[in-house]
Amino acid sequence: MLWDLYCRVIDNHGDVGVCWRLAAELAARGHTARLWIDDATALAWMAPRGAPGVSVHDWPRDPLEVEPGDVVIEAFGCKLPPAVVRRMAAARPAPVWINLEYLSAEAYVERSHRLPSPQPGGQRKWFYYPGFTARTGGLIRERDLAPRQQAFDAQGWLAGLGLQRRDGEQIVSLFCYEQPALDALLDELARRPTLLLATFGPAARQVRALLGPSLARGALRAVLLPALSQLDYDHLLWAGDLNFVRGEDSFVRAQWAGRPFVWQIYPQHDAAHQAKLDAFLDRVLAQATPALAGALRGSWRAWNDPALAWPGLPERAPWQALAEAWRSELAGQTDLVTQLAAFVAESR
Ligand code: TRH
Repeated sequence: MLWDLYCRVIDNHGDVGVCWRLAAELAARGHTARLWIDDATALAWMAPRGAPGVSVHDWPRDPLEVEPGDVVIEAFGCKLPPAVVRRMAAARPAPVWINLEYLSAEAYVERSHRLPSPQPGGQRKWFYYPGFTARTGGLIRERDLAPRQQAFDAQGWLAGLGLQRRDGEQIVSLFCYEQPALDALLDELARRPTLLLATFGPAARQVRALLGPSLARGALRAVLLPALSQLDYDHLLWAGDLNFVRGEDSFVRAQWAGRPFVWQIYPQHDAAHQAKLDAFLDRVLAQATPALAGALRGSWRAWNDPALAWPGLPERAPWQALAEAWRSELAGQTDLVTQLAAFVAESR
């Protein structure tokens, strides 16, 4: 089928990151995807080679001469151009209109997933919620993800970046927003041999400011990375022993990496993000021991609330076991693209 994905880039990279990943996986499964986006700049580094079956288009201007696809995905409630909605109303058969929502572990997601919303002109818009349970739309998981992970050679990949893990070094990746707890974290990591890989943008800038030109502190050394492709960002997470992620897409990718990770949630003005953070913690810690649950909750909360002192990281071995158990629990669920394609097929 032909899928139209509409994406408005608000700020940061998650909107385009999720839409690109979805478009590429739809195409990998034999569909054709058109990504309509108002600012495609990030794709230059995120997906430098594009993807077969995916075409990228500027946000459409009136009048729109293109027939809508079989499916129109309005990503994150981005509001489709009126000309597109008019063309959809006139198209026969009517395209399946889906509003793909932001990811959350909160309970409302299961109640809201797959609800129809009547639109002017007799069209229906379906609300589609990604999620962490079988009663949600699931998570994007590429069909070739597991084999690629098995085949991954971390040492070789690091060597490609001119890097080599030294004896006994832990590798930590850092992707964050403005992060007041970073200095305290660097103090903690500096107590044992650590190679810190700071991603481009706020992470690299803050690490450089805190460590100075030596990019070292105690037993810690830092490397400031260039912008990586989405594929290589996954490789960074797979090479890491501990990953700091943010937003939505890297948060999911850290879960597929099966490694301990700390999430900096996208800050919202009314602290709504606290509820989102706690909802996820409740799910991921459901099987954890009280000791691990307490320590992990403490560090995640402090990583997301400047009023809290950095309590230190949980013990690594039980945390690693939890990360692997969580990954296999999620991998047992039907992935988002499989569910979405089935939903569209039954809605047409
Ligand atoms: O950049 P983000 O903070 O995006 C955010 C969130 O998506 C949030 O939910 C949304 O409301 C806000 O944007 C508008 O974090 P996220 O979601 O991890 O997206 C980053 C993308 O960039 C992800 O696909 C990974 C990719 N990436 C690379 O491809 N290369 C890199 O070097 C790095 C650091 C990231």
